[in-house]
Amino acid sequence: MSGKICRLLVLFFLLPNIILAESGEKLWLRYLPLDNAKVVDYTNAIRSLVVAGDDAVISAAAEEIQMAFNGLTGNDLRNVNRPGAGALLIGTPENRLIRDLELSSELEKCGEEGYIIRTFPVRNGQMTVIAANTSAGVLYGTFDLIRRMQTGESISKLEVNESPAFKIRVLNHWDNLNGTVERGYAGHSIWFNRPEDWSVRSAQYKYYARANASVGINGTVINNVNADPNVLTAEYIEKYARIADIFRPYNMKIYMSVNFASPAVIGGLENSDPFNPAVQQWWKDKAAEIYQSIPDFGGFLVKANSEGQPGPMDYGRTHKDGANMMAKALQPHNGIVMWRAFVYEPGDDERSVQAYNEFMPFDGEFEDNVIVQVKNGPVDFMPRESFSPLFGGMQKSPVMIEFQITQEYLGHSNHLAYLSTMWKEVLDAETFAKGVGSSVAKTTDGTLFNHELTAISAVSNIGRDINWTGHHFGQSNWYAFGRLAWDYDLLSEDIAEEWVKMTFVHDQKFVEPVVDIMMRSREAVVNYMNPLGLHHIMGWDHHFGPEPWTDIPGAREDWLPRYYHNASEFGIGFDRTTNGSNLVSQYHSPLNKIYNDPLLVPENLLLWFHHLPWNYRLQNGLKLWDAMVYKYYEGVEEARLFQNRWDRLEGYIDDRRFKEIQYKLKLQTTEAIWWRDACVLYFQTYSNLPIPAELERPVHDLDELKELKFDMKHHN
Ligand code: BDP
Repeated sequence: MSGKICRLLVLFFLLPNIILAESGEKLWLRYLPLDNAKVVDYTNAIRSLVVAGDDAVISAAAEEIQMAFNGLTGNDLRNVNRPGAGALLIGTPENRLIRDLELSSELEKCGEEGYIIRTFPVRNGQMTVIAANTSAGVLYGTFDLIRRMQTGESISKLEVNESPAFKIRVLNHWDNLNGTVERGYAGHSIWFNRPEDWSVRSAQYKYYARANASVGINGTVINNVNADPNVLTAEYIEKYARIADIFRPYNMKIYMSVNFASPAVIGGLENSDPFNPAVQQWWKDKAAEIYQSIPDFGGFLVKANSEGQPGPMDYGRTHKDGANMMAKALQPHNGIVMWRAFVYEPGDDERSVQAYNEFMPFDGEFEDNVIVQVKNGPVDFMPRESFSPLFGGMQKSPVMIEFQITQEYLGHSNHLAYLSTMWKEVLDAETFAKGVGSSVAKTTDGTLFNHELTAISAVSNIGRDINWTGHHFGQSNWYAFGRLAWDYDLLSEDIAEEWVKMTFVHDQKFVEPVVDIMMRSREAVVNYMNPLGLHHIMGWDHHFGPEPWTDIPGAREDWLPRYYHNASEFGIGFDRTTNGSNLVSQYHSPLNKIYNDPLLVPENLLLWFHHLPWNYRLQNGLKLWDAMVYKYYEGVEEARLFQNRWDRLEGYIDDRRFKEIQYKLKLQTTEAIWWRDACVLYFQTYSNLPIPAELERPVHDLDELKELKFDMKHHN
């Protein structure tokens, strides 16, 4: 064979890999060509586009469908003025073409951001219509249609009615003005302290806005809740305004985390006391200044009197006083205040009961544009907690949930943990606030307590890594949050399947095992880190590796793992019963009784609510010690299974992403074994009981693990 032919052959075999190598930067909006049968179906249904409207949002929708259709089918949609066979008509009743369809009674049910998609018979065929009351609805409807094509669904007979469960659906970035990201594991901030030109950044912000709009996220708080007062200076307001301009066509509002002490720190006032008229005026002026540059600014997110942040209590005032003062400043501009209830101070009360104790007295006393933002659990973002009793507890003031997408306590961006299952567990949890049927979701979406203002948020996992989220599967959590914020009745499995098809390939031989891995992944992490309701066993500062032994003389007791697992020769677990910290009493009946009784409490929250002896018998007949050890081992077996399964999927997707994920899954198994061995060996020093004989022996010894520094800051 001549050298030339040889080189050509080598090129030929390399080519597919070169072409297909993907970085993950396109997220789930790849718009790559579909197989021929689908292309034929879709071009039969749609060949031209009629845009009934001309504002920036409808134009963004039109641009998106053009781009998607071209990418997916290889054909352009012809822009035409009149609907007919093969047309896709998008618009609002402001336009006669939509009014003529007489959809008003159906549109009424869509609300502000919902939409309908319909197939209408017309002469010589049929046309497809996306109609909504606002152009925002049209945009969301357009992304719905695109998703159907991306996942290979039929679009020839559509009858879709959609409206979002929550009015405000926001991401919270914990990005600092110096470009670092608190609890971020995907590189530096995409917002602050960036060296690149605006053209590069703005292109990325547009992509970000499209991705969010594609799942219905309509707002974002781009700076850390531990807020730098300087974010309120003219320099940053100007930066926010430029970003807001890019978001606007995608119906995304920008919000800001603010520091309660700003009037004193950057305003030169004597104090930041909410009762000081000069302070009140300062916030009013500041709000007016912001709205001057950003007319659709969303509002403020505030972390006050929490973990050292300033707040109204510094002046003997209350959360209510602080929140209402800011709310009044924003009212003339229709802005809102998201006031966080993540509070805990050293004192007599145990941490899990504090938020409820601190906020319940103000139920019903907040201004109408205040919403209380509550983490899903009463302590922090543990792999599993009971839901916060403020859901269903606070009834007169609106409450919103805060989830965490970034995996602060779930293996950072090293571990695959699909979190939709966790969020559904919380959203679906029964609070019994108004009897059966009072799920956490319903206590926050306005249905149960009739609130106008409804919202949901989650702490983002996005950074400057090429694939946005560090771990390719981290993208699935961003995606799933948006989908659930729109419709919490969706099944985690279906969301996973959509995402896998859009992000990778349609081949069921790939999709099925991957969805299965995703569906099992969160429980696997719970098992090798914190089974049976254990929590806070990680290193106290980095929150990454296992450190059940950590004991720092002089450190706050409730920062240390030993305080939470409370292991001793007598047993393990945190007593939150009526004999203990009494968290149980903050729940409605019958949950208070169920949680109070070790025989009734769900097994996965056993040690969250109870301190029990090592030889306590579980319902399944196992001794507590054995049950716990089995769980740790089960977690590791699951991680191994994920790794083996993935290894067998080589060739289905591009090599680059395949190998990057393969590497992470290997790391996950290694780290799962650390967790298992560290916890089992350490707790064994108290239980004095053997590891069941049929289980493999620990790979590490305890001293070696204690020496290992689990501080994984270099993953940052
Ligand atoms: C904790 C995080 C800390 C955050 C805090 C919060 O470790 O970095 O600032 O939550 O939510 O879990 O305010």
